[in-house]
Amino acid sequence: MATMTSAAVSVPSFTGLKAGASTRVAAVKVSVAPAPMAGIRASFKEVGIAVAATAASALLASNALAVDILLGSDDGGLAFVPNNFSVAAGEKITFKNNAGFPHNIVFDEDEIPAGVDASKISMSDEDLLNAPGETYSVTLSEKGTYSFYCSPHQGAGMVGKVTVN
Ligand SMILES: [Cu+2]
Repeated sequence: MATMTSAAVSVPSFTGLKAGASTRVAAVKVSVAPAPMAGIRASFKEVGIAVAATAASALLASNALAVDILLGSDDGGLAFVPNNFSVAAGEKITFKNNAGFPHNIVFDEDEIPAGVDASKISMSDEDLLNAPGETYSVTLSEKGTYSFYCSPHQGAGMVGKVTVN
């Protein structure tokens, strides 16, 4: 009786996984699986990649391959929210005025990947976002880490970092 019950439980949960119902469960299985055989490990990886690809196309379909960063926290703090994040190469990053403006976004020419022109991805020091909800968007195609800051509030700690994968 006990054996039948456990089989009855495991079959539907595996079916659910194959349907891509739970990407997080799949990711955990990949990292935890104590698979001594390369073949088994590879097949787990393939499952993980397939699930990730499904998730990515779902994001594309809903036009969510973009990230929004708030300028100023809800409680008025002078910060980028979040201030450390990752994007895919070519993903659109939109900075949006939230509180404590004026703000701007300036990439640090010494802390961006070699060959990237900071002036082409930054607002100018004098250019400021003054109105609520005003935005500045940028797309980074070169992989690596980029540091940026808000020039009026850099001294107050309004700095951030983005990793382009
Ligand atoms: Cu600012």
